[in-house]
Amino acid sequence: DEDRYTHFLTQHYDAKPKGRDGRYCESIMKQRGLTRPCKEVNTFIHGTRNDIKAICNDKNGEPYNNFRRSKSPFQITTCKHKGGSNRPPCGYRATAGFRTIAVACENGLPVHFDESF
Ligand code: U5P
Repeated sequence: DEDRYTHFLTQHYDAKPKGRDGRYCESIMKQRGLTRPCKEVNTFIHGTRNDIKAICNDKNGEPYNNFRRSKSPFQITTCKHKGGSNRPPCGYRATAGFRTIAVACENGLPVHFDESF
C-alpha cells in the first residue's frame, strides 16, 4: 500500500544525487535513517518516480521470478558498508551504474528493492 511505497522511496529513491561517491553514500544513508545500525548494502535509484512505478506494469516492467524487472535501465548508486563496526558513524563505498533493476510490487507500486543486473 501507500505506506510501503513511501518507505520504499525513503530507502531507495533519490531523484538527483550529488556526487554518487562514498561521501554521498555516507550522507544519504544517514539522512534516510539507514545507519542505526549501519545497513550493509543499499541502492538508490535516480530519475523519476513515474518511470520507477511503471516497472509494476507493462509500460516498463515484466515478470521476473517473484519480482518485476525493468525493461529500461536506471541510473543507480549502490552504497556498501566498508566493514568494521556496524554502529555509526558508518563508512560507505559507492558503485554507480546504469542497470536493469528488480523490485517487488504491491497494488501497482514498488515496495521492495531486490537487485540490479
Ligand atoms: N539491497 C539493495 N541493493 C542491492 C541488494 C540489496 O538495496 O543490490 C537491500 C534491499 O533493501 C534489500 C536488502 O531488501 O538489501 C536485503 O537484501 P538481501 O540480503 O535480501 O539480498
